[in-house]
Amino acid sequence: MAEEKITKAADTEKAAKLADPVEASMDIATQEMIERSHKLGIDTVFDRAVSMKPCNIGVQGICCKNCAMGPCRLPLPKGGIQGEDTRKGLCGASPNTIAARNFIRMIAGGAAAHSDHGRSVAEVFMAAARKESDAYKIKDTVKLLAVAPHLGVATKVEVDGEEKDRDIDEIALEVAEKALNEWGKAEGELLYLKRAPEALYEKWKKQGVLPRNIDREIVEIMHRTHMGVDQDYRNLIKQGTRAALADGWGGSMLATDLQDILFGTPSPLQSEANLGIMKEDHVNIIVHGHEPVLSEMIVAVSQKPEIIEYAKSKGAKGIQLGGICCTANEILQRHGVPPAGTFLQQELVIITGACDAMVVDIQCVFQNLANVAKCFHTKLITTHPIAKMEQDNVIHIEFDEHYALQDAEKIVRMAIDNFSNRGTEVMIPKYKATQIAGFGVESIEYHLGGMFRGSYYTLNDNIINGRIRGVAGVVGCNNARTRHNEAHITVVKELIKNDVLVLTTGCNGIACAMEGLLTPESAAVYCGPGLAEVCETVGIPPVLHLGSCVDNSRILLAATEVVKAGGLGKDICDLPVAGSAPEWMSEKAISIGQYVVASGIYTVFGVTLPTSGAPVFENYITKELEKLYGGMWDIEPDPIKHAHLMIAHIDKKRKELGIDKARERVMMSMADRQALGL
Ligand code: SF4
Ligand code: MSK
Repeated sequence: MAEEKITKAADTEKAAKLADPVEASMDIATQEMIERSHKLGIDTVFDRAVSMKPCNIGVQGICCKNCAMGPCRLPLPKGGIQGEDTRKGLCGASPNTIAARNFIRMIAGGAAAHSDHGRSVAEVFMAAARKESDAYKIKDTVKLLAVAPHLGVATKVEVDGEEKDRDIDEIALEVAEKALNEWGKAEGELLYLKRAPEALYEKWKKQGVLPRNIDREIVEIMHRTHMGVDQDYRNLIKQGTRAALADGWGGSMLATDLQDILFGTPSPLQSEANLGIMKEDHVNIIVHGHEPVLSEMIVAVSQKPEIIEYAKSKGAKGIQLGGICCTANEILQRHGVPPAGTFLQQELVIITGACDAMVVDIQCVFQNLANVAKCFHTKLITTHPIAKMEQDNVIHIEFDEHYALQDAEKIVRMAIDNFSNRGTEVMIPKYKATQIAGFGVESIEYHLGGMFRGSYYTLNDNIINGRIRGVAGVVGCNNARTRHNEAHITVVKELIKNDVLVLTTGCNGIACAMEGLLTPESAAVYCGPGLAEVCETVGIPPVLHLGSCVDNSRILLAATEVVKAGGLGKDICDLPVAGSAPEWMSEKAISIGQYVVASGIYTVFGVTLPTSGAPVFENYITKELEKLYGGMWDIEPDPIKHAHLMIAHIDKKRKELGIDKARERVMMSMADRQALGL
């Protein structure tokens, strides 16, 4: 049966060009599976990237299809712009207007995706607070008490003139109400904005970009970019900034906080990564997408003794859970469930022939999974009302938080029942790597606190004395237009070689794990002497995995803690830090980039940015934004140059802080470094 289907797929793809596995990915497991896909005649994203080239005008950001008089395409003239730029659409829209409109529509898409994820979590949180669900409970009361004041919720109450602890259930309910209100309140501004350093908050206020509520800022982008509304790229990006801040310091931050309260705040744990985590003699269930609300239940159900017994009764030795993308990161951080791969490996998981069920929720899910699943026994299960697939082999089991455990059990049993349907076409690559994941604002505080545990003082101390040259957030997707994982790994290795501590999230985190960079031992192999010394002393990896895409909010809060600990300026833009997304592809990455830039961080994107066809707008976001927010965009596809742009920025900030001399001594000798202890 499987062979018959595979031949059919091969026939339909006869004309398509095939990817060279080694050119397509630096990862051997991935190369093996691409090769296997060719043998089986199944096309993957790697092949489609070879046979379909991107549109040259779209890539430059200068195609407008915002009304039916278009699409209007404004290619750059051959030889570049000489004199005045006279390009315009039918309505007269300039390349800057078109590129800026497209850019902030990407921000709207990204902010909506993160924030709607946050809203779903907030709704589940409300169900838990109201005790409407057996499955969800308030797990981390310490985090609840830490978050409550930021939402204006009191944690103490006065009884007979005495201050007493307020009832936890009452606090949870008020937190749920206040949190949900952030999406649509009629007045005021987002409550979390005040968590930023005061100087940054005042900067946003001065620039008039304090988001009012999350939904409104996204809606306003859609209005302003409608035909014939906002026609000034500066005013357009201002609204883009509001919506992006509503994502980073709103929807994403709420998602992270509420998930921590419901499912537990991550702390360091050991796991593995890559396709080799799948087991031939186990039922393999792969979760994929972004929201952890259902996958948390799948973890719980698959650990139940009676379910493990059920799997054994069907001939399996047990159940192996794994993940792709950020659902993987969520259950990795809290339970140590290993990721099977990054975004670009999603089809390959099924091509192993050993995936008994793939359970998808929202975002970053390829529709082609359904076509690949048709060639195998894999049950492909969609679970979210807003994310279905048209193909008839896809099963939809709609997740309801009120029956979460029942829904999860139905899915796990379906996977177990499917174990015996595996064909002979099974091939799991042997490659996997060990990783330590599960870091967060709290655990960085603990691990880098040293004798001052519970503060960021020692991290700052190590930055000031130059052992740690600076801190970089390296995050984001894979992009099939570049070699899988190569830019991620090259950028990160170059940074840690130059004593830059890396904080990672998203698919960069998975890529680093696959390369073995998320282990304390990797410090001795890859780091410069200063960072290696810190990692060896404290026992941490030089690359700290902070979780999923919404967990980029943890990077904002970690930077805020560094400012608070003192000695490195008064604002995030004063810090020797930089951001990077070497292989970005999603609209969410553009939203993240904009909120990181508007929070004062110099941010380099790899691949390309859809702004190159509008040089004035591109200049505005890569240079002028620094004057407003202290951070700006940059674009560099070459990963070594990319890393050195970040290092140069870090050095510039060290110089401005007057700590560049300490760093020079660190580079000179070990004795000098030791003499520097503050
Ligand atoms: Fe063309 Fe203007 Fe319509 Fe865009 S809004 S498609 S530039 S006419
Ligand atoms: S999953 S958004 S490919 S990081 Fe968050 Fe990976 Fe990018 Fe999706």
